[in-house]
Amino acid sequence: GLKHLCSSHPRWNFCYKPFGDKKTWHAARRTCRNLGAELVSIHSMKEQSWVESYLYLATSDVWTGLNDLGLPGMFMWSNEHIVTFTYWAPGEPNNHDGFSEDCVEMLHQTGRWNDVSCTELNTYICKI
Ligand code: GN1
Ligand code: CA
Repeated sequence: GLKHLCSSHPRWNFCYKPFGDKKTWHAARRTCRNLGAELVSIHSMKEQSWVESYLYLATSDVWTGLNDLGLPGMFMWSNEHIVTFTYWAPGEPNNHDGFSEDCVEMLHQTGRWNDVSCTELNTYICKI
């Protein structure tokens, strides 16, 4: 499997585990939760850069926990943390696919975020 990386900062104490198999957003979330983890949430540029350091391994865009499944246009993290930082690609989020782009991927070329259909198949990163 892919390497498990942990931040050792005393107040920023997380481990991130990238998975190379491609799943729907809900299936990826289930895999993370079965490990006692969550799909990755990102709360600062520092954390964004940290997560981006995995992208050279990625063979597809990568699921994050961000979604607006609850209320259209109101993006939330799957771990229920509030959104304090975003890193959208230009023009995103755009509900491009018939107003049903409710899950957020990190584009593996740029690290920027894009809303897509939750049924897309992407690799994913769990955070614990
Ligand atoms: C992609 O493939 P296309 O252009 O119809 C993307 C959308 C983006 C759009 C940006 C499945 O749509 O979410 O908003 O590019 N859809 C997928 O141009 O990746
Ligand atoms: Ca989009």
